[in-house]
Amino acid sequence: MYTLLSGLYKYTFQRDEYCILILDLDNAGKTTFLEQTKTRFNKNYKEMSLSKITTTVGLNIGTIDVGKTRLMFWDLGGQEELQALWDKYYAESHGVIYVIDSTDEEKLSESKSAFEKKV
Ligand SMILES: Nc1nc2c(ncn2[C@@H]2O[C@H](COP(=O)(O)OP(=O)(O)OP(=O)(O)O)[C@@H](O)[C@H]2O)c(=O)[nH]1
Ligand SMILES: [Mg+2]
Repeated sequence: MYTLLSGLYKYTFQRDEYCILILDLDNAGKTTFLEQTKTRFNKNYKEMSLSKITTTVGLNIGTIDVGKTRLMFWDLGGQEELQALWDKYYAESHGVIYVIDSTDEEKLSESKSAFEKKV
């Protein structure tokens, strides 16, 4: 009976959960993208002032629910010394969003080589 009830509970309430990495060089707009996404998808989320976003040191986590699916975003710091941490998260992630600042032409080739080297 317990198994039946816990199975029913899980079927009704448990969500599929996926982890998505957000990567690129520092200052590309990863945390800004995540804040905008949370604001758009989480009804009661109080939007953070974008001007208050500072560079990410380590990891910034954000979650959104889309239907019965929960997406957990891991927004990693893009500074060069933090890029060494990226591959520690690959095994547990289901997808990667690679953010490119298309207006920063000088950084495009650096971004491309970081992508080729690390992703
Ligand atoms: N104009 C404009 N500015 C943006 C956009 N996205 C981000 N910014 C600005 O770019 C700067 C860096 O944005 P962040 O979101 O902190 O960048 P990040 O990729 O998370 O940087 P790190 O945490 O250092 O890796 C901030 O001053 C943002 O306000 C955008 O789409 N348009
Ligand atoms: Mg950031």
